[in-house]
Amino acid sequence: MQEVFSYIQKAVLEISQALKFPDTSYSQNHNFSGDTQLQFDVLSDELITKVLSECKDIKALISEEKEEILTLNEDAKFIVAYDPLDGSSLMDVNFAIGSIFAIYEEKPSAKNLKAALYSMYGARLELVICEDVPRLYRLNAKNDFVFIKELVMDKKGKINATGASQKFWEEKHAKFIKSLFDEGYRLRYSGAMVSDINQILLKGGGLFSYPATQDAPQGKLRAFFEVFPLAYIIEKAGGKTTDGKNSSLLELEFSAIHSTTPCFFGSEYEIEKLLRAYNE
Ligand code: AHM
Ligand code: MG
Repeated sequence: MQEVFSYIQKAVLEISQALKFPDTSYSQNHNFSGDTQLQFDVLSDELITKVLSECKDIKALISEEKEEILTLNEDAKFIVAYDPLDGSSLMDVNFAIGSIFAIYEEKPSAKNLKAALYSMYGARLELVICEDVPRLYRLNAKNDFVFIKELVMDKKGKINATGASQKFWEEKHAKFIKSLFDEGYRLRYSGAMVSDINQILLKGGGLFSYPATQDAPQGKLRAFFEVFPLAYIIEKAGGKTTDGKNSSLLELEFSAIHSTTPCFFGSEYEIEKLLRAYNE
């Protein structure tokens, strides 16, 4: 596993260096989810594929930017699923974006998740690596990732990061979100899930939601390389997750690699309140 981590570190360092002088234009292509790909979406996918292909412990790669699973080493143990550049539509405004990685053993399934990582390309490069507990690392001037601290969620937060177009929210969702604002929660939403979840983790708590909507009844965010890895990290930090019905996003099973799901990540207080509001 440490071997896989070190190749991921190498890949995110290359992406962060390439982000200093990027091509921010769109390509002619769409990915499997129908998003128009930026040149940099394609480049970051290629960079990760190139670096991880050198790792003998990786059986296969699943990417937001690839339609099919890419087999690397038939007899190896780990499948790495990744979103090469989450929040890439914010590249033009120079907001913080990141890469998300899930490491599955043998088969891509939440119950086989052994570790999750994400990088933050902000004013500085940071990386969260989570097996048993999420650990934050920061790149130093010698290009080494230095351990900063373990990330732990409080029982209740102050931030409300509310995704999707409000026009298409269900009434129960709109009512629930308003009830948090009425309690004093503050709106924090950048449009990059990885940044918004990172803020919730670093500030100790709060809610990130991407609900089912009239235009996307199965939600927008993708299970294998966005939802599962970030749910794994939030839960290992002591937070909770749900799809609005179950007691953890990690209970969900999907067969299609680009499946999406409504998803909620937060501290215990917000997720329990959401489950009551959704199911009363
Ligand atoms: P991406 O992987 O193509 O960047 O898309 C996923 C992003 C998430 O990072 C973010 O939370 C969401 O899409 C924003 O969508 P919306 O503008 O509908 O709230
Ligand atoms: Mg994404």
